[in-house]
Amino acid sequence: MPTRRFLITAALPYSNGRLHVGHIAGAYLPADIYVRYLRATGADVRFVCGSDDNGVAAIKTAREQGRTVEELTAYFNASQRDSFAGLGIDFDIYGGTHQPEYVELHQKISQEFFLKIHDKGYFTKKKTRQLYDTRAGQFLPDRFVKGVCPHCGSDNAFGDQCEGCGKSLDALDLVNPVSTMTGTQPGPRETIHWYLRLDRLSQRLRTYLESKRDQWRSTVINFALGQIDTDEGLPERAMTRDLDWGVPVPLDDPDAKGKVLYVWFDAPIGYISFTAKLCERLGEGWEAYEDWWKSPDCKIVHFIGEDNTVFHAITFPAMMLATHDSDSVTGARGEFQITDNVVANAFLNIKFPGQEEEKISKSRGTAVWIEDYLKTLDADPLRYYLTANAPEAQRAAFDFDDFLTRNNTELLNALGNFVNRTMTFAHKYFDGKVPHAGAPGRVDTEQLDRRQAAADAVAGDLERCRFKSALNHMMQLARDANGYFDATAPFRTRKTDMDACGRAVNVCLQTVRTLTTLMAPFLPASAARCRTMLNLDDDALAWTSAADRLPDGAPLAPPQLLFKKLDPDELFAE
Ligand code: B3M
Ligand code: ZN
Repeated sequence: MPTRRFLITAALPYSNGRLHVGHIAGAYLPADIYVRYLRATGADVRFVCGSDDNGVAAIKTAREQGRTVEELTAYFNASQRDSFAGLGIDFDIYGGTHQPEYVELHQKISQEFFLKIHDKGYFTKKKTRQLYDTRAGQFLPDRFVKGVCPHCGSDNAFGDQCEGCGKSLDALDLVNPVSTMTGTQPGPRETIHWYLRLDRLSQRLRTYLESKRDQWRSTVINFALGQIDTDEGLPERAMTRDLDWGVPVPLDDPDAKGKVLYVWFDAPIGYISFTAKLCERLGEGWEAYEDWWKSPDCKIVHFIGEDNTVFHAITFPAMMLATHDSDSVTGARGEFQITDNVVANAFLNIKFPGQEEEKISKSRGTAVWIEDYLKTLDADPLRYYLTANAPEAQRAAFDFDDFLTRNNTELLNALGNFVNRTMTFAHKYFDGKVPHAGAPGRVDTEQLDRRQAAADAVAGDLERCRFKSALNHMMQLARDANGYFDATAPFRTRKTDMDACGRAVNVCLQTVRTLTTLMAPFLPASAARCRTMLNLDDDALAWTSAADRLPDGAPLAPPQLLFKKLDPDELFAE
């Protein structure tokens, strides 16, 4: 089989704040699990992320905090990078669309992208009216204006997208718009912008989306097709803005002066420009990004939060299609390849002990910040909880009581305890070596067979991005193994039948060996500890070796505890 190739992206966080558990559960953790799994199957993978520094989000926060945008975005780019690293979310590159090391290549590739679409005739230059704030003396694109959504009536709609229904918007269609800068009511004023002809791309886009019906999560595909299947079809959307922070519009046209690309135009190109930077760093030359982005044998998969769906399932694919010479719906060799999958999770709410479930909110301080979490707790319990309780099909909540219970019962009692009692037993009664397997009986064979079955079940789910169910299959193997341990009772047979005792401990060790491979995508630090205890090398984590046998007599390293009991008093004091 030829090596599978994947380019995996996780949404570029705005570099205007810290990361909380909702971000992690939404996009980054599932992406990291997927990448770790794919690598274990031998796939060639590049995992790309970085900060989204351009656009109104950063300008606005910088103003509020009295810092320059450069300062602000550099600060949060670094803080977010640390949070990801602390959680074991292991990107191959963490760039930033306006960070010193990345900005030049990012602007170049974004501008070339824009020009290509321009040459293909998929932009119309239009004199339009945009909301203008006379007190601030500037236009109000995107998050600079808030109002009521013309589609769903939510009062949580910004100039480019409604947070209620997720649709993309034109600021002029907002009902009762208010400037988020001065609180005044803005009025329309004339300006010129470049509009992407989404209307002319709808047909190809629809054909592409139709082909994804059985592969994508239903929430994502239904939303995307719903955007196209309306009476009006897709409207043209402005891809330029009257701002002075971003990627300058690369046209030799006096009307383009002082304008930048729309942040949702350049941000997804960040995936491409960071890939290019990575190729450069690896000594392949930056142009080698084409090998990942323009090659039909590489699959591009985006991991995002649900509010980003319209931009990843409609706008970005449309941008790619607009660069094509062919009328292929996925891209011919040498053209940008359209995304193979867009994996979106819903939002995560939060539930503090004794309180109602509520939305995570920066302003109300109702969040669990990764920085704070990592001060006292390990990454794996959070990775476990956010996967076991992932908002894959609908919203879920980070519930403190549930986090604690799951840590202490599932992680500690089921998984940790099984590994620990097996290792302790082998050390205490078998001299720290794998005891002789002997002749297995029916229960032994059953337990041994569960290992390959679990590896297949976990893989089957992970291939389809069903992380929650995959984790459950891994945990089921641990639960069954505990049942096996109790049933064969080596703690009793060690006094009566040392052969039977050795056989049971052997089977348990074989199961720990399999669990090591299966837990690695979800709980990398714990898997590393198991690997050390079993004296396994790196290759042993290959998925095809998951059910390999530890040979009789193989030496084991001293047991280490995988998980800690969490104490509610300590946790809730935080
Ligand atoms: N910056 C939006 C967000 O954090 C965003 C994603 C960009 S991905 C290209 O919601
Ligand atoms: Zn709406």
